[in-house]
Amino acid sequence: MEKTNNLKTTTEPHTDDKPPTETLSNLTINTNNTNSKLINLNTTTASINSNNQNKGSNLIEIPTISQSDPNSEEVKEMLKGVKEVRVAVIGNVDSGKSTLVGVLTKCVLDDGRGAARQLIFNYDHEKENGRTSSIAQEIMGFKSNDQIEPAKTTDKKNTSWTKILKESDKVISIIDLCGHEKYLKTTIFGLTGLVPDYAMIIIGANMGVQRMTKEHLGIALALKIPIYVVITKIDIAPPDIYKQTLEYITKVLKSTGTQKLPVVVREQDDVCVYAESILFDRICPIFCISNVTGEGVKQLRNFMSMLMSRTGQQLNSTFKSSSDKVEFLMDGAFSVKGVGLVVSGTLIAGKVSVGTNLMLGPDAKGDFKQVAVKSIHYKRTPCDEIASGNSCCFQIKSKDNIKQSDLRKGMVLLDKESSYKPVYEFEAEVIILHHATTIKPKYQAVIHCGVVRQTAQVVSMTCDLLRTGDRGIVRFKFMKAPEYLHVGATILFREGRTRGVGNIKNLIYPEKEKEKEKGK
Ligand SMILES: Nc1nc2c(ncn2[C@@H]2O[C@H](COP(=O)(O)OP(=O)(O)OP(=O)(O)O)[C@@H](O)[C@H]2O)c(=O)[nH]1
Ligand SMILES: [Mg+2]
Repeated sequence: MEKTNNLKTTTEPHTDDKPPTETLSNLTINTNNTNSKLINLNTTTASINSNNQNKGSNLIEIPTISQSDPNSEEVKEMLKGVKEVRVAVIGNVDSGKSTLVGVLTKCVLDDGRGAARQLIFNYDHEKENGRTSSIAQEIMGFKSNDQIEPAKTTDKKNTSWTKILKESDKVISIIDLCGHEKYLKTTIFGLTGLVPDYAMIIIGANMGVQRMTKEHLGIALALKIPIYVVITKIDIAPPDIYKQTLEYITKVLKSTGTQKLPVVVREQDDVCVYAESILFDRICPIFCISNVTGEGVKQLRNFMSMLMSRTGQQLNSTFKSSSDKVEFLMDGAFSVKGVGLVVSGTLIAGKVSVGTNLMLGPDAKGDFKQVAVKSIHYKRTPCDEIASGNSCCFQIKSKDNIKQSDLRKGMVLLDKESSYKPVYEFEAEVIILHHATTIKPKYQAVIHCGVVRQTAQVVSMTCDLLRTGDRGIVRFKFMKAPEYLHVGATILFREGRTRGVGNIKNLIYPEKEKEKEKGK
């Protein structure tokens, strides 16, 4: 069944003159943590793929652990000090995100009626209605900047990823996110919890910059994720509409809130320069492509092959070195038949080997429990060690008989010596980007911070009220469970169309507060 938004129809580009997220660039923000329930899977991968009717859930990846695979020398070599590059794909519904992911990773062209996206969807219902409602991941592998093509587009991820991994000296993980507003919390989770190095903003040449385009752009900017723009559907956009789209996005990127220097990439341009400059200065390349004719796709591929890991360049403060104590942000949990509990996520500090003992938590009471790592999969390929900077899956076992139903979003795996204490309350310096109602004590909003996503209430503020553009120090309290947070981490919060961004300044420990009171 084809999507209701017909490809052949063109619409006027959005011409609302407001730049996105007016004051974002003024905040000092470090990317970090977000929170809610992890998806439970009690079935095998095959049955998940065919049966699970994911209702806009946050399932990230469906790992199939093959216990018999040998740990290949190529993979060991590949993983030596290598950091994957993670690119999140964002933009309005129907702009061609999933299609482009299919075109880039499967090395095929689209038919303009949804063929390429079918190759990357997680669920049958997504295949039927064409709309992404879960986070899908695919990989592009490169050897000396030449892409390693998958043998067959229909190969299962386990087969194609292992092949790509073995033949590549560089891997880009592409994180396909949802465009529909209904799934915005999943998209925010993808941007905060999966710690992308870059965000690729997709705009349909015929549809222009829409409200969700700006919303996604604003979130990427708030998280200080370097961005680049891809304008799709240049094959069907009427020339005047295409021109308006280009002019408008250029204006948005140059606006005071965004402060980028947009550059439309031409065929003869050296994309190497752009790949470096988006890391170090304000340049924002704009690629104009067609997923159907392939125009412009080669330039985009070349550019992507040159993108560097921000972790590798020590440009992402979320990550620590592999000699630091282990911190693993969990973004998914699965119960795999015959294997047991498997968790997926990103290792932001330390090194984990098969057999390493780690602490899993915080649970709803704030406790951590010891688990042992039984096996590690990097891009569906078994390996015996993984270092900070990479996303992977761990098969875990515990004496406490932890089940996937005991897991919740916001959980992490920490070094077994860790004495981290999760918190209910924290103070953050916030700026209100848009408000529908006034923000005052007792106001509630969903806080996103890395893999944490939970409703919190305003306990107190340094001012009486906060309105659009206002800044203040706000003390929040989580409603359900204490969370794993850090001073310096970026928080995003939203409630309906009210939204704000902030930076954690202080974690509140009630015992310490009581001691302080006594000392007075
Ligand atoms: N003609 C033409 N059609 C395209 C192009 N890119 C994508 N399409 C079509 O546009 C439609 C929407 O593409 P999707 O990839 O599903 O869009 P999306 O951004 O992932 O949408 P959501 O997941 O719902 O947010 C599909 O029917 C594609 O075949 C293009 O460059 N040219
Ligand atoms: Mg999609």
